Amino acid sequence: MSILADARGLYVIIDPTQTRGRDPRAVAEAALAGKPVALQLRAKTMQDGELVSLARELCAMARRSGVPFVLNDRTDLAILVGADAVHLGQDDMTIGDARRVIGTMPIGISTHSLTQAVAAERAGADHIGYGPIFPTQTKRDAEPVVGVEGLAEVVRAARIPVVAIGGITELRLPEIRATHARMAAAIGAVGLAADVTSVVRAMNLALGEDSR
Ligand code: 3NM
Repeated sequence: MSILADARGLYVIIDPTQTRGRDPRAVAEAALAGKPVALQLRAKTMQDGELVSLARELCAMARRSGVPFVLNDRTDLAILVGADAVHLGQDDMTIGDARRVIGTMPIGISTHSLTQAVAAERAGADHIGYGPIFPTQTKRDAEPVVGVEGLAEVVRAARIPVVAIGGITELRLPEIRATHARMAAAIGAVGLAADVTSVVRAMNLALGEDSR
């Protein structure tokens, strides 16, 4: 069962290069105060030693807040730090191979077309990311924009939870909501915000979650 089964709201991704120079721990703590549906660490260029200690700290913070912690890319370190899920891309190991490594730990998969979304669900993904919905500056090698129409199609087709991603800001959320997507993920809109907690609260509200 997905950690996001009945979730509705904002999925926060912490990228240490997208924090306006602030410590990612401080940004994560501020984001958790806004009660997101999940907290992911995505640190593509960090060396293992630093990554393990940062992931451990974020995992502990998320647990104290009752928020699931997801580690991007690294099945090995997800097990090591006791993450609640791992998130993989299209170029990472297959879901079948990931299962051999992590057993029943939930797996999220990034998808960029209806075909990929359907294939990920069939292969046993617990939830999927779908995007980029809008142009994004954050992912350098981002795939072509899929748009809100593409999102609506995937939301209709998928039985597993769908997390919209790519260029999502508070102003875009009414369009996202109109597709019946229950979750959206953001890196820049959160990490680059002056008041991180307020943005997370506001984005949760806009997706229909009451933020306590
Ligand atoms: N994955 P921002 S788009 C990490 O399309 C990522 O799968 C994408 O950053 C995908 O919220 C993206 O700042 C970047 O646009 C999201």
